[in-house]
Amino acid sequence: MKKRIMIIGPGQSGKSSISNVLNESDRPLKKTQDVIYGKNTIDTPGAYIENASMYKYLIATAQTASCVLILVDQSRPVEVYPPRFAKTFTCPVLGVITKMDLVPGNEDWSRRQLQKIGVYEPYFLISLLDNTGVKELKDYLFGKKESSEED
Ligand SMILES: Nc1nc2c(ncn2[C@@H]2O[C@H](COP(=O)(O)OP(=O)(O)O)[C@@H](O)[C@H]2O)c(=O)[nH]1
Ligand SMILES: [Mg+2]
Repeated sequence: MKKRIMIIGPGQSGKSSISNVLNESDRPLKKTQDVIYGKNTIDTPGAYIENASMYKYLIATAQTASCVLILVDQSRPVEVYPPRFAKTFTCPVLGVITKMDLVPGNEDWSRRQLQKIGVYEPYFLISLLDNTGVKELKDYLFGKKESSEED
């Protein structure tokens, strides 16, 4: 089975927008309670990380993922992840700081969050408004993916 990139983050953090970029699709950004399998991605509901009772669904879904993107919304400094949450996954975990355009040049809080969650650097700082960091993220993900199994 083809392995996909799983995307985790609270509601409105930019999960579906990043999924669209990684899938080169323009699927509408509807709020959904469902896991959405795209060409390259697994877009998960914000509720799964906002409710501790739902972490198990993230962990189960990650079993089929090539890696996990953990999103921290630069425009909304709210702690949503438990400490060391990244350690629950067996696949690689990447830290992505989203919406850099809204609060530019002050990502210290977001970096500290990712450190607490247990995600290692390098972190990807992106804005989909002006495409900052998008090429770096795609190169990193798809450079790696080429060598993995296809379906
Ligand atoms: N300013 C800005 N807005 C963004 C960015 N990425 C996503 N958004 C907006 O943030 C809102 C939530 O995005 P969405 O992808 O639906 O988040 P999700 O709930 O995590 O799937 C939408 O209105 C997007 O257009 C970004 O990089 N910069
Ligand atoms: Mg969404």
